Amino acid sequence: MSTKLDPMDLYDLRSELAEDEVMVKDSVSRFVDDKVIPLMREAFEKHEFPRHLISEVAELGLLGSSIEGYDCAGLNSVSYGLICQELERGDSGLRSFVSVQSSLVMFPIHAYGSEEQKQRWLPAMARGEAIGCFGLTEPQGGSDPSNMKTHAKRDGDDWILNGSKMWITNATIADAAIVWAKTDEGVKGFIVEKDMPGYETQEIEDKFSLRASVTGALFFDNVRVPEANVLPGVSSLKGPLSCLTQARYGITWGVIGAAQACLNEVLDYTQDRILFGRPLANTQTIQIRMAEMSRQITTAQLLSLRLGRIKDKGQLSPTQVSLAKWNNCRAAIDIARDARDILGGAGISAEYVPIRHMLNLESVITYEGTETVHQLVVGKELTGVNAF
Ligand code: TGC
Ligand code: FAD
Repeated sequence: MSTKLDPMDLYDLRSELAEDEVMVKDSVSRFVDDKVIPLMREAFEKHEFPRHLISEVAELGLLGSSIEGYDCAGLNSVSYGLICQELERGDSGLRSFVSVQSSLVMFPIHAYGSEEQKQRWLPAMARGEAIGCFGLTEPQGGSDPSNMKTHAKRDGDDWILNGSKMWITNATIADAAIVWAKTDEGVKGFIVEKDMPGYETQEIEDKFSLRASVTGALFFDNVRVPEANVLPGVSSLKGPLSCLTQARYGITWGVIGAAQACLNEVLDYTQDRILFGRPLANTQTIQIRMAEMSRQITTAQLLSLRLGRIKDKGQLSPTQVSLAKWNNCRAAIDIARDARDILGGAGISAEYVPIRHMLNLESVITYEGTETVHQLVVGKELTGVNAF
């Protein structure tokens, strides 16, 4: 019997997975190895989201995968996490696309939408024929969405929407935007369709991070939105914040994939890099640094798997998600930066994956709540004091 452990899974968490979870992981893993990794370097360099992958991820059932019915796969939370992990092993941009479509657009339509809204959007979104985006952040400060300026007023059977949103994933390619706005009746979610008069989008160019993802701004100038496009099931900030809990959960898994890709790269590289007459892998400090990466990855895997099991039992608290988003993003970005350094000068070349993951993770540690936001959520839980 071999005693060799899998360097990407030192605690053999694979053996904790159910058969269908293993199948999901392996099929997405094959897809990422065959179809995603070979093109992500170029996509990142060209600042282009590889849109042809949308139909392929849809065919694999990865869009809205946690939703039951409406042509969605109805997978459990651990499977959704594994999907995020494998996709982000390829690139955070592709995982972002799937997170936004699934957790930030399809989730609120499913959780808070009318039956007509669900029938209209969910099957089309699951097939990748309709793309969504999620507009919460505004230019004056994303960490504090309660200070949003975007607002809507009733006008007969319609609403008139004004304001703007900033840093929105999928902004310019979306057929529908879930836009959160203040109203006299609380914060409401509006399904704004791409050709509604007064609605415009603009791509944010020249990003140094998440270059294989579309990011943009949304502008609303007296956009007339019919009541049929308002999510009836929620009228408070809890609506958008509950969507964030879904997406943040997926991110805790996703960043493990990015970290694994970086560790894998340095494990290979240091075997062949001969310095001072011996492979770099044979030096103590390099081994310690790679062992540290493995420690961080293993800890992150344990947190996310536990979180997924709690989520599947319906007992998840947002604070638990905050702790894992903070821990796992911090671990992944530290691993990517250290992997970049272990590669020396080669580490700044796109030929190796760490610099791309490192740059992507600068966004991932910021969006869906910055590290500080998540630390303060945990602090509030412990002390009962809101220190924001
Ligand atoms: P607070 O008073 O604490 O809460 C208001 C109501 O919401 C409830 N709640 C949550 N519910 C579900 N999930 C969560 N995570 C929740 N957080 C709070 C809360 O219980 C309360 O309910 P109720 O019934 O009592 O009214 O709200 P606050 O305004 O003090 O906010 C607290 C804070 C700072 C944690 C929150 O504003 C926050 O999370 N800020 C960060 C914003 C953020 O993460 N934005 C992300 C935008 S989307 C994005 O980045 C997409 S990137 C996608 C990609 O490409 O992958
Ligand atoms: P700010 O809120 O201005 O924060 C600036 C700094 O202040 C941070 O370091 C923060 O931690 C710190 N800070 C804030 N509050 C406190 C405090 N109380 N105490 C101490 N420090 C504090 N948003 C969407 O709505 N939809 C999307 O699809 C989306 N996609 C994104 C894609 C990318 C690539 C990026 C970069 C962002 C995206 N965002 C999206 C926006 C993202 O959620 C915000 O950038 C994030 O919430 C932080 O908001 P901000 O950029 O305005 O920073």
